[in-house]
Amino acid sequence: MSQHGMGLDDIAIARLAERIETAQTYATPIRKLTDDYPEMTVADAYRVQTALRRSYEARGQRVVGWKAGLTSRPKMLQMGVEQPGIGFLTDAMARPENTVISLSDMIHPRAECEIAFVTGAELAGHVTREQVLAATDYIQPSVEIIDSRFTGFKFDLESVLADNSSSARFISGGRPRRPGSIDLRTIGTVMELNGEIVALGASAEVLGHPADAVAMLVGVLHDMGEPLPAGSFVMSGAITAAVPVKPGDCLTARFLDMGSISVRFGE
Ligand code: OOG
Ligand code: MG
Repeated sequence: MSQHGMGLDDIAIARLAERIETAQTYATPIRKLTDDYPEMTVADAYRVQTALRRSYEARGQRVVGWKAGLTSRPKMLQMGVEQPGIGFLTDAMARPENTVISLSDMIHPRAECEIAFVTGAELAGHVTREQVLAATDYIQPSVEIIDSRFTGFKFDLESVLADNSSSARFISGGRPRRPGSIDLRTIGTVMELNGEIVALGASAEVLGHPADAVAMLVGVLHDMGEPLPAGSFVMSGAITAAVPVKPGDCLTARFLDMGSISVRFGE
C-alpha cells in the first residue's frame, strides 16, 4: 500500500528513476516501464520524472527550462500517443548552433523543429494563451534532439513521461522575435538533412497555436505544485514528425522570418 492511497510507492518511483537515469547515462535501451508496472499512472510517471530531475540537480546540473512534447498531430501519429506531456531541460543538454554534436552518447537520436519561448515573468496556475504571450520576452527558433531510452523508440504515455519525454539535447538560434511582431500560427518550417528537404510544416500544427502548448505545460507544472520561473527557455513541441539523424549528417532547420539553425552530427 502506498502512502498516497493510490499509485506506486516511493521505493518503486526511486527504482524507476534510477533505471531511467542509467539508461540515459550509458545510452542503453530498456523495456517500457509499464511492462513491469502495468498499474503505473500519469501522476506516477511525473513522480519518476521529478525524482530524475532531483538526481541531476544533486549532480550539479541546472534546470534552464522545459519542453512540451507530443503537441502536434504529426508527432502523435508518429508515436501513437494521443496526449501531450512535458519534460525538463538542463544546462547539460544545451548545445550551440554551428557546431558538431556528438551522437555516441545517444541510442537512436531524432531531430525536431520547434518554436521556443523565453519568459520574462513567472507563469503559474491555469493560464491563457494571452497570459503566456504577455509573460514572453521573445520567441526563437530551436531544434530538439530527442532520444527515447526505450527499445525500438516504442513506448506508451506513462513510460515516455517518466523518461523525461525523450529529452536529450537542444539548440536555440536563428533570429529572436517579440511575440507581438509575428503571427505565431503561420511560421513555416523546413528541415533539410544533407541538402534534402525531409520535413515541412507550419507552427499551427502545435495545438493550433504554440503558446497554447506553453499554457498546457504551465498547467502540468501547476498540478505538480510548481511555477514556471521567469527566465525559462520553453520549447513548445515538434511541428512535424521527428527525423532520425546519424554521425556525418548536416541538419539545417529554416523558420519563416526567423532565420535558421544549422548543426552537424559526429560520432
Ligand atoms: C516524445 C517527445 C516528443 C515533441 O516535440 O513532440 C517531443 C517522443 O516523441 O519521443 O519532444
Ligand atoms: Mg520535442
